[in-house]
Amino acid sequence: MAGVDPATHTVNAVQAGTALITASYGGKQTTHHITVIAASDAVQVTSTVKTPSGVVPVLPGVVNAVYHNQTVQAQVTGSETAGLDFSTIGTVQIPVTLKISGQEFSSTISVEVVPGYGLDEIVSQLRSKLANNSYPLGNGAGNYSAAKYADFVAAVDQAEALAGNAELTEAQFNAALNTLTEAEAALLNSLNTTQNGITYKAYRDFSGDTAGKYPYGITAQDLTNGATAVVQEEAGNKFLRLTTTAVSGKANLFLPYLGEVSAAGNQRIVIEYRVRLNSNFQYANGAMVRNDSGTSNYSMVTAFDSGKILVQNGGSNKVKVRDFSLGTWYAIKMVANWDAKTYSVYINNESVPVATDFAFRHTGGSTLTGQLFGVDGYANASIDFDDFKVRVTGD
Ligand SMILES: [Ca+2]
Repeated sequence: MAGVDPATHTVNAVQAGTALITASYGGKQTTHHITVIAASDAVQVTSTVKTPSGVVPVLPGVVNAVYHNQTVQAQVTGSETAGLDFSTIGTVQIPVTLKISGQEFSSTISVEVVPGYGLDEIVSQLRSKLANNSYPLGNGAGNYSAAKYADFVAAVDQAEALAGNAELTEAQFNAALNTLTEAEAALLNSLNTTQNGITYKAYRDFSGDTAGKYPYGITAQDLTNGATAVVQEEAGNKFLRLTTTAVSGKANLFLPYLGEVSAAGNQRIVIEYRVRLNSNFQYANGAMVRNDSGTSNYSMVTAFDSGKILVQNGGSNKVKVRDFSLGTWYAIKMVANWDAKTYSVYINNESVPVATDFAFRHTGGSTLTGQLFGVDGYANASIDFDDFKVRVTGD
């Protein structure tokens, strides 16, 4: 049993048996059961375990131990790792239950926490990215190579195996990181932008996407108060749905353009998308086409306001060009004359534009960088987007 020294507040083993120690401080009380065993009955585990920093170790099923001055093999039948910190370099004692010749003993296994270089954290972030994002795969424009995606997943698998290896050296860590970086770069570079002889500056029809996930490659500018951006499938067509909840929220995404998007002389910049509003809310951004002179600088704007399709003419004049109906898809085409800083807008590929040579909202910049679309702070919004196509035409 155990005795407490009132002067030093230390607990001393007196004789084999169990003792219940009650301690109180500042009105709070705690109790500890202490088992005192004869020194000759102690089991000392001699096997050591290593774990990379941040990784909870997997204990072996059998360890070497010393019992009654004999080297024995002990089965590990239980362990308690809850509450232990494996993120600091050093040694951690894990309480374990051992079985030797059918008899159970309490002991500890010494775990050496060695540098893990944070590979586990990197792998966990990549895993969550892979799980939550839809990577459009396939051969058509807007898709990444399925083979490059498989290579990237294999690199993550390989890194995960290494992350749990306590013998990982810094050189191996650097090599793993390099492989991951190269595999992801190869995936990104595999984005196909050409279809039927046309090279696009942006293209996404969601055909290669996975329903239920966030569209990889489109940036989330604002997703607030439970707003979502999720690929949906309906009658074989996949598209993107943005929603906000009953609490007013933002669901604004940014589709980045590739390379230089400007035009000279007879060239025109053609920006197309399809859109469908599903619920009644006041205002939606259809396409706010940003130039490189500042993230708030938009050259062209099409939008939806209280049942009307809007096209912006100059700095502040938003012109209502047509009514729209809920639950109906509309194809919007914006055709820009970069030199004149004007644009015309067509609905549903009609030959007559609904806006002719409207002035840019912002005339600065040397290239267009992408388009912002979605919901800017309204409740119960639901809006769908599909068939984003951006290209420069003419000679
Ligand atoms: Ca589609």
